[in-house]
Amino acid sequence: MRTQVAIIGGGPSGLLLSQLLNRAGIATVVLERQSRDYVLSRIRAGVLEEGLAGLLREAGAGARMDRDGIVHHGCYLASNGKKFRVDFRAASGKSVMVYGQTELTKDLYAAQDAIGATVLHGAEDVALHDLTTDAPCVTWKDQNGQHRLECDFIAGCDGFHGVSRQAIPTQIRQNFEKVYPFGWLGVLSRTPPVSDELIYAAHDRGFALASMRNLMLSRSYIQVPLTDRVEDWSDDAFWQEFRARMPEDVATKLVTGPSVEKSIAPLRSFVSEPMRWGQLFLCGDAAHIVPPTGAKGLNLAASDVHYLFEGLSDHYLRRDDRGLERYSERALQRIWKAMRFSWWMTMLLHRFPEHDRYDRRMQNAELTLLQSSDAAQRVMAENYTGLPY
Ligand code: RFL
Ligand code: PHB
Repeated sequence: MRTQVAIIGGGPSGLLLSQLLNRAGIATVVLERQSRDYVLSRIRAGVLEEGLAGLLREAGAGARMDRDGIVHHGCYLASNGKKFRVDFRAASGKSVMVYGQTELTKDLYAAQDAIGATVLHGAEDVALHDLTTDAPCVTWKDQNGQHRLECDFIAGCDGFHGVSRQAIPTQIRQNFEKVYPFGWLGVLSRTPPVSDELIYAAHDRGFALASMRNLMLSRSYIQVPLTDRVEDWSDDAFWQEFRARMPEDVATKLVTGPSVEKSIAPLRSFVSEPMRWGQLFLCGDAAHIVPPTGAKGLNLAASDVHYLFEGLSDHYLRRDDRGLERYSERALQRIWKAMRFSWWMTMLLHRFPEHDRYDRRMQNAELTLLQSSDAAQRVMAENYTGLPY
């Protein structure tokens, strides 16, 4: 088998890249280890920057997002029971779109189907070969046997646990990592959201976030120790803890219900440099992870896709390789800014076991500054709604 761009991973990065390339007349094959149903059962991000929303439209997959997504012009921050609002539109002129990653992925699969793109599921033992030659290839096996795909380029869109990053020699690859001493326990429930906008709540008992997917589907999170297991948390125990961490006027309005999904995600900041090795280009979680506090994971994957799509289309349509040569550097510049913002929001709002009275006062001072300073709100709003590509 032969294609122009082999894409490892059929998550949002791989599908978006494949969709944009196909529409530009560039052939792709997507290799995904899991089934489509499995990919669509993962509950992850929920906040899209304008850049990602624009890319989805450009890919011809934005209609349902534009119909069902909810535009948010601000969010609330709360500290021990008192909340204040940051008005994104007033502070930065921009807004965000609340639309679940699951729905976005579903839309991309439908768009790929509609144009007859090749997405192969159940690809096991994917291996990348001859990356520093101009004839790289990918091998894998599935229920029908062993396969080989020859190509010009490989896009490694296979997430944090994928194989693509590992194909870069260890003496070339530099990892930067920070692991936080807690995770987020998330619950999806068929209940009306407790607030019209997201609430990020710092509390002595730990952080909590009230988010949503639509007007009858809520996504709620609480900070938990890394030693906790999902089985330790009944729905009742979750709601009791969530309610305790929300400001009182919010807590009294909270409508609870059975969890549709419940999972714990550990928090981590991670970057692997460089993002290119020969004909291999890493994209999204394959190259970097941010803690979810700034809602940046999916959005960073989208900016990588944008830079890589530009580089590949310049290569094929204009015989210009400058975009590909600059890919890693351009993507990393934006990634480190989002790393900083996600780290900052995480440090500001969570309880850390090692924090003393001084550290807690510092968090409060920073929240007070944010509440009272237009300049501080502007910095937050610009970063939260998304820095330019
Ligand atoms: P994905 O979504 O992980 O997709 C990678 C795909 O590659 C497949 N794969 C392979 N395929 C073939 N061969 C292999 N060897 C393979 N290994 C893996 C996988 O099955 C998968 O389908 O990466 P992508 O496309 O870069 O997209 C990135 C986003 O998914 C990610 O940044 C966000 O979801 C991060 N994230 C969150 N971001 C937010 O902005 N807000 C959130 O609330 C939020 N919650 C989360 C998250 C990530 C989580 N993970 C990864 C543990 C919650 C969780 C649990
Ligand atoms: C979500 O809705 O899942 C969500 C929203 C904002 C975040 C993280 C997660 O910062």
